[in-house]
Amino acid sequence: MKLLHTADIHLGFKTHGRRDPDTGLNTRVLDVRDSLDAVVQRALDAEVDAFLFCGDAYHTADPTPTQQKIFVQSLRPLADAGIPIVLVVGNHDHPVTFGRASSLDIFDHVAGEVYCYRKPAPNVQIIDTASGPLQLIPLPWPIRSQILTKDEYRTMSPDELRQFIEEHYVTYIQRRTNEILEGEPGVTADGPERPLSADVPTVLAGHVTVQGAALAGSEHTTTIASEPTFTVGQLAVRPIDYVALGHVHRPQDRNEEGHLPVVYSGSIERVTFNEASEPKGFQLVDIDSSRDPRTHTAFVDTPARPFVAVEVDARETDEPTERILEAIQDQDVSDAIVRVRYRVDEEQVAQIDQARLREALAPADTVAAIERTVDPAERKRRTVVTRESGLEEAVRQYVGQHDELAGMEEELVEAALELKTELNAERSGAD
Ligand SMILES: [Mn+2]
Repeated sequence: MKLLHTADIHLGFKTHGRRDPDTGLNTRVLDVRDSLDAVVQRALDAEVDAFLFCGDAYHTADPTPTQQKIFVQSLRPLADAGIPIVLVVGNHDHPVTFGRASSLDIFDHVAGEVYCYRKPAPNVQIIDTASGPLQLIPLPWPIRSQILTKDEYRTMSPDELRQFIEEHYVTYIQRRTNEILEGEPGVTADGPERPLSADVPTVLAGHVTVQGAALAGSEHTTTIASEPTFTVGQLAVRPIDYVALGHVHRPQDRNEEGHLPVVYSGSIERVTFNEASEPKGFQLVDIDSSRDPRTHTAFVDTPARPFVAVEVDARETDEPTERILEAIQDQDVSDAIVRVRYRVDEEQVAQIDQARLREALAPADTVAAIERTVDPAERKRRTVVTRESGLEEAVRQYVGQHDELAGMEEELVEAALELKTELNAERSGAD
């Protein structure tokens, strides 16, 4: 049985994006759409038996109608080809306000075989595929209101709540795997119940945190620290053949030594320059009960937009512009999102030919920034943050002048840029 496993699409982030004049949409939203289309095309080409999406379709819990339309239209060819689509709701897909529908509920209106899981299922799910049944244990992002009543969780401390959810999920996985081992009836979407079997391909598809997972460059350890966390052993329970995960954006198999892959497919596009060197893609999975090991996986790259960061120290040269141009030419900036940082002495500033730098960057998709660090002739003199400074430059100058912020520079810059993009988008009404 062949499966495609993907997650963390995050449609709607606009960091380093700009308005595309042809469509009026943000260029980063278009990039995400192109990568998602490539994922879907590969699923069609490989004739997979099911498409597993493990959460975080959108960047926020209130995606715009345009974003929802893009997501549905991108997945529609799968539905048209009769490939079952499994959607597991992620933390970004949950509405902030209690009682509102999840942003993935739009799929209730899509014709085709779409199975959307907002909470753990009371039984093992049987998905009918072209290669026979797939046994599915869905493990969406734990929402306390889905698991506990308000009275129950109101009296718990955050630590107790986290522990309760962890225990609840671990018990849930054990019960579902026991159903399979004991051959109890499984539940199909509309068909009759059928006995479960350890010989049938079985997948746990979840949006959770696994202990020790390595984060992508754009993710922060602080946000993940307070979340319910699971060990590989708690998820990799036989007779499960494959654990398909979303949430962490760096692709990785947490169980490389075992024969039961516990895999984060990772996100399909980069968000910040901290991810410049990280691969982006998805997983093609093949489960064959007659083989040992039963599960084979292959990571496939998406055509994610390249990020190129050029850093150059031009202080010790008579021709600083040439030195910077060489550094740009050393890298492939074609169709990339590019940032150039160069360092010069104060007396070199007038020598820099900005027009030639721009010209060298013309093949880029987006020039995110050209940043100059000037070593003052008179040491220790403080640069002044002026209204004319670009936002990023201003934040960096500010951080440089405040020792207590050292080490947070990248995070502050990203946060500031994200705010700026959101503000611009709101002002222009662009999507
Ligand atoms: Mn995510």
